Amino acid sequence: MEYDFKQIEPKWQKKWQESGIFKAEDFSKKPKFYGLVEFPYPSGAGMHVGHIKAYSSIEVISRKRRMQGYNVMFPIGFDSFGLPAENYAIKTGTHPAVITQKNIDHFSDQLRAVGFSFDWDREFATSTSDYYKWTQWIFLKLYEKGLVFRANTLVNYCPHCKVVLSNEDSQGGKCDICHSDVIQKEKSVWYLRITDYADKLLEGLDSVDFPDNVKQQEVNWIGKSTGAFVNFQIKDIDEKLEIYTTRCDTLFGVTFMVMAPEHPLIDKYKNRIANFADVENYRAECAKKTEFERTQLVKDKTGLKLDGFSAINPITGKEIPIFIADYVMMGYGTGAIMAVPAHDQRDYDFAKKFGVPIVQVIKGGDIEKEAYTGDGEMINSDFLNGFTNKKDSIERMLEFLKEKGIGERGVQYKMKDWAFNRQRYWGEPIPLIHCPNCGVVPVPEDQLPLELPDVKNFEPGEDGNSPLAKIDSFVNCTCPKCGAAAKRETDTMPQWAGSSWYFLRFCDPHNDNAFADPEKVKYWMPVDWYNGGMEHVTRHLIYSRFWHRFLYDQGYVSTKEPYAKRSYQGLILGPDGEKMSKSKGNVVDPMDIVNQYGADTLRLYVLFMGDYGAATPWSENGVKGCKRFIDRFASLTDILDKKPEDTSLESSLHKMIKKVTEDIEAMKFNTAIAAMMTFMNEVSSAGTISKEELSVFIRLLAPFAPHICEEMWTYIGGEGLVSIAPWPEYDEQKTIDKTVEIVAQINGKVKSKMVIEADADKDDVIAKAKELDKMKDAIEGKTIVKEIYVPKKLVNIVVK
Ligand code: ANZ
Ligand code: ZN
Repeated sequence: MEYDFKQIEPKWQKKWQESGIFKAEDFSKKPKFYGLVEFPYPSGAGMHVGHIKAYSSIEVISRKRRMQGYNVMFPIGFDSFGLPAENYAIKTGTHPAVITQKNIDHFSDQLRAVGFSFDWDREFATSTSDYYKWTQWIFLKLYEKGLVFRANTLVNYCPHCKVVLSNEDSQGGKCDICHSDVIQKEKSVWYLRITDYADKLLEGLDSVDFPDNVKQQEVNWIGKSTGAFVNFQIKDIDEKLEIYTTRCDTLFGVTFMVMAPEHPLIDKYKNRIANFADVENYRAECAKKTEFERTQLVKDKTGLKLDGFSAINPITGKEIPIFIADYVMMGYGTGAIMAVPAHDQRDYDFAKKFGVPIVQVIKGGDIEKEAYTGDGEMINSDFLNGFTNKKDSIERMLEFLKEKGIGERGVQYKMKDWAFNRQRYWGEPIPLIHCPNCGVVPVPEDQLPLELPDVKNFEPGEDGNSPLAKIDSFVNCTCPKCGAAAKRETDTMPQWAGSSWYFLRFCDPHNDNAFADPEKVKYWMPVDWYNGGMEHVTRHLIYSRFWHRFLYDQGYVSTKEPYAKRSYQGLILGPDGEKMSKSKGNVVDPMDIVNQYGADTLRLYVLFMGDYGAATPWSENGVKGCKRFIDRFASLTDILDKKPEDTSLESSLHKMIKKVTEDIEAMKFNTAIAAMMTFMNEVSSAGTISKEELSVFIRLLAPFAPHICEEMWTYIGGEGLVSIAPWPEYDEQKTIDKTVEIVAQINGKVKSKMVIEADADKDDVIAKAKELDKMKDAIEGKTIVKEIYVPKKLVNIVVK
């Protein structure tokens, strides 16, 4: 048979669609499997080979599960709100809804052409009002529970995109959307109180099967820190400066304090600060830096001593200077620190530059050269002198602070509350109303969805307002509580809102009365296996775990965690080994591969190209190799039952079943495919394959290259569709080799090889080895000192 992909691929795609075999059945008695991939943003560029790789893993696993008798849900939809469509609308004047629909159609066609086994009946797009109605509904539940608040603070702002960004959206000081530098800007924005869920997000990690590096990234992002809040009296003023420290044991070594330049106490006491003009200059300098630049461990610290404004070390009673410096951030702890130059490198660098004394309180290191951050005996520390264990010293100091009313135990998180609004058009309208009498009033549930109004001008305002602010008919409304003339909130939700609960909607995508029927949620959740990118670990993964846990706490969903298991794919690099990008001209279009080599080849190649989790360059030769393999596979029909009584393939066949079965579970797709290639070579040497053997081979390859496998299945008279044929079983006994090849050595040097019975006796093996021609020659005339047999590996004869 020939692998005539142009003809057979569309044919089988149509048959799958007509037969409905990929439809997930609610409440089926079969065991359920919910496989999930990160649904795409339907960009104008169409699919990327990265999408294909990301989806192919769960695709193969889902197909295997169906063959293993599971009721599988493998859904797809579109995460369709977002800036690119809006920016395109600004450029061309086409409505984002129109562009989005066009892109979704294009993506759908492409996904179908690759033959993914999605349950298309469950498809939806997050930008349609019957979906975002429920995004707004969940938002209102968060609001009801006090998890939505508004604050006027310094926010991450992208001057290019003209939007406020969350911390997750501005990692490394770069805008997630356009990669330009993010600036700090004072603005009143909506926040979701995700920090209230920090401990639950941490605790939840214990119960899920996520790769260690994924868990670690989340733990680091949440950044739980345990320490103490300590109050320092300001000299001559009835005011205390509160600091957060993880090292209260070093209090006797505090020789100065540092406040973030933006600290509000500075403004409160500007009349007491003699050099306030310098403060303002320094602040202007700092405003130019990104948070990333400020927190980097740079040796050359900048800062300014506040004149006429000092503090008292609460434990020594000594007066100490107060500085402002940009290495202290307003957004962490209290925005002020106690500086211990002897034991903190940042403080050390600062003290050296500004000539502040350094007092060592822990023995060790060389304080002349650098801060000593290790453990050791406490010195210069009064009641702590002689303590040698950090934990004990901290405990003792905490007791003391509490007793004297100076300070208290405290916890801090690196994660910040989630800045939850964008000043743009193409997003979910925030369902809140500003009433002059009642303040902020939520839109009543029965008025959802709050639909996006039609707009002609999508340009964001220079004033930092959303385009919605310009539409009077949207803005002006009456207060649902008191009936007064009121104004709607005009910001929209950030891109991540829709994807924070989409996996729940797949359980019941067409429900008008609830985000999903609780019974269906109970049946399908949790997601059994979720594959996606590492870049989402500290964004989407955190956000969606937060929303899901909130819904669990409110009794709306049945499991604490949404995803039982998570995995990730490595990037596909360009053929030149660089990240694929339009500007480098190294982008591979998956559709070109489908058209030239077939979808089965593409699917096989993205899983064969390397370790699934590793970044791997694209190779046209690799693609061709996969195509050749499928060609050879198709032509196995030529040697079907050529030598009917041949049984030499039995052990190889069982080994292959075992390998493919196990490797798919471990996401070692490349070695699973390699095992099938090895088997193919063995079949070629044997010159024959029986119908039963071919039936097994077809079923093993079917999840990877389903079109050709359906074709072959029909050819050999297989029952129904191979996509739901039973997965092959193996016999462990038959996977064990009866014979093995071992090497024969003289003094550790290989002289010859031989095949022996796997369970052969040591003496027999050695005797046989000594009879080999090359061994005989080497031994002749010498004395044998030692004879070694390493079972199933080697014989070594030591001679003199
Ligand atoms: C005194 C001290 C002595 C500190 C020492 C460290 C070592 P984590 O673990 O990340 O929570 N810090 C507190 N607030 C800060 C802010 N807003 N900006 C910059 N630095 C800040 O780190 C907590 C430590 O970071 C705190 O403990 C404080 O310095 C500093 F030998 O206090 B430490
Ligand atoms: Zn931007």
